Amino acid sequence: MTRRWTNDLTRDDVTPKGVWLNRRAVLAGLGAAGLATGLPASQAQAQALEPNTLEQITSYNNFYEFGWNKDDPAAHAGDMVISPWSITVDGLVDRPGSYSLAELLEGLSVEERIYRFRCVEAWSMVVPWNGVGLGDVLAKVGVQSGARFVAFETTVQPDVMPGVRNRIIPFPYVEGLRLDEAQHPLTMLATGIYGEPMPKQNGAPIRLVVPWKYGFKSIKSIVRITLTDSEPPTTWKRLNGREYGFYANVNPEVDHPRWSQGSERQIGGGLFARRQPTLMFNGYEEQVASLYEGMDLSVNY
Ligand SMILES: Nc1nc2c(c(=O)[nH]1)N[C@H]1C(S)=C(S)[C@@H](COP(=O)(O)O)O[C@H]1N2
Ligand SMILES: [Mo]
Repeated sequence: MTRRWTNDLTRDDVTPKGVWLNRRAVLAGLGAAGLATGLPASQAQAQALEPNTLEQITSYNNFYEFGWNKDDPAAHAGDMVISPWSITVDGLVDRPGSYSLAELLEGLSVEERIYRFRCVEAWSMVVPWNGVGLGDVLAKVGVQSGARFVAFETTVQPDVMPGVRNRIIPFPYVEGLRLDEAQHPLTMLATGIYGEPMPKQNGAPIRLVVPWKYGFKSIKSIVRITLTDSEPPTTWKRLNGREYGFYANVNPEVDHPRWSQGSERQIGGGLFARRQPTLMFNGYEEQVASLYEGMDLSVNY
């Protein structure tokens, strides 16, 4: 199992958890990322950011199954049942079936990746995720030649999910990626934050993380992964396709119909912190721009 170190962020020792994981591996990853992308070390360094605290990451959330307010997931997700957990893998795969979490992750090494996280609502965080490359999981189940997209589905537990009972959004929450996006080394299935199991409000026990796309693509608490030959329906496009597209790549040049995407508010930055400019593909342009060559990103938003 080869490790792919693709994150370009570093972190100081000053974290709520102290030194809890392989910090040297993270720093080594910085060099690898710089080499792989041809980024001079100085430029990679300039992009270094401090992760948000665990408290910030777990208290300001979007998880509409549990309500619309940012503190609803922290207040209500505690009753979500996450054990036992199984994930149905089906569609155009060689080894379909119902996998336990352990079975799905068996043989893969859990890595730390510090990624920028940018919500379409124009706020952002930096999160130290733990998880595996989605591409490695897909390789395990065997992607068939006709597959072009990957669809994902979140658990539905109406008894403990007040937002599901409201019926404003049709649940299950569904998302999808093009196969090449899903196989990109930056794309991960995350199982933890700060070296601890994924908090429920953040999508326990396993959720998607696609750091160059708006946060709504990073679907939580996944129970189904389906390989398909056509673009799968996605929750926000289905609700309002004019405002939310399938691609949802972070792009400061393409505004949301109701607000600018040119800048963002950093969670934890304080009341008077200046907004920071939003970066093309959320700062991952070197790594992912080639996926969209020849596409009009204002049409394929
Ligand atoms: N199942 C599910 N997944 C979801 C959401 C949701 O409401 N339900 N919200 C999305 C949105 S809009 C964002 S910004 C991120 C928030 O992730 P976080 O709470 O870990 O920061 O989760 C995404 N994944
Ligand atoms: Mo979001």
